[in-house]
Amino acid sequence: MKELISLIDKKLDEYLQIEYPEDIFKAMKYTLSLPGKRLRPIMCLETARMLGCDINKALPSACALEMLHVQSLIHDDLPCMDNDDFRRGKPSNHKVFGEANAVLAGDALLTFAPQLIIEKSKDLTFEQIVKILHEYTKFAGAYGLIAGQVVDIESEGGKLVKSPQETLDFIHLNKTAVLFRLAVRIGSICANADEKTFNELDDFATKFGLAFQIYDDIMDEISTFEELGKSIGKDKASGKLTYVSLYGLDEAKNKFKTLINECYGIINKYESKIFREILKKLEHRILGEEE
Ligand code: GRG
Repeated sequence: MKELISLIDKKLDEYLQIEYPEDIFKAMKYTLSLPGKRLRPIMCLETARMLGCDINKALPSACALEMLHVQSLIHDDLPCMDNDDFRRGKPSNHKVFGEANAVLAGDALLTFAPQLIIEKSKDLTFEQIVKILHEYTKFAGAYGLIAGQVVDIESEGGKLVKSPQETLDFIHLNKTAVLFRLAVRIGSICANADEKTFNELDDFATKFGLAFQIYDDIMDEISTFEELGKSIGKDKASGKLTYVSLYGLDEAKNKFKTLINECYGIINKYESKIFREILKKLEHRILGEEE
């Protein structure tokens, strides 16, 4: 996993060069180069590898995924959204570069990501690139990430159009699971996976994404700023709708455990040390004391 992270970091740095006007490129690079877990690009590359594809074919898309993820983090931290002063252990983008540049840096990452896929995916066919761009635009927009964020914000203000459970599922699926699905779906496209494999891995990514958001909600309760690199206890303070606020910590852990076991049920059919390592790490952090 360490080698994969180094490769992703190296490529992110190489793909995004500082040009004129420097302020925008510096703002884009700032949050991107802070130490994140790089889960989405890792999942994209590992899916491609485990299905027999050279990971170099998927590298531009994997880096584009991290750019999209970082864009969502920069915008999520803005005062008009979650209003967070810290991200990845350092001051948030808008705290360093100002709100206008943080908005623009997010927009620039969102648009640079597909540009990168088109310009650098030399070893993919046109058909594969079009399929990847279709997935990217669908999942990043109002049919994915943006929808999840809108309902999340609405729910914070107590505006629930659906039941709390349905609302929570919608938020988790669209705000979080969507990027893990995108990662695995793009990896599958790079590897020309058959329909059955494509759908099975998509199901794995959906369950993983739901488990990951519950993990994130639990960590907001039990972890520290030092471990997470961002403010903690904010969900509770803002009365946010989360699995923990709706069902309590124990039930959230049970749901997390069920989803992780379902993930193992799917991924154990494939040869992947890395996917099992990721599941183990999350499981250990949440259920360590119960294992
Ligand atoms: C696409 C235009 C456009 C807007 C995005 C702001 C927004 C709309 C969505 C917010 C999505 C969001 C921040 C979801 C939270 C998901 C989550 C659990 C993030 C933390 O991921 P980690 O732990 O972070 O993988 P690192 O820093 O390790 O990469």
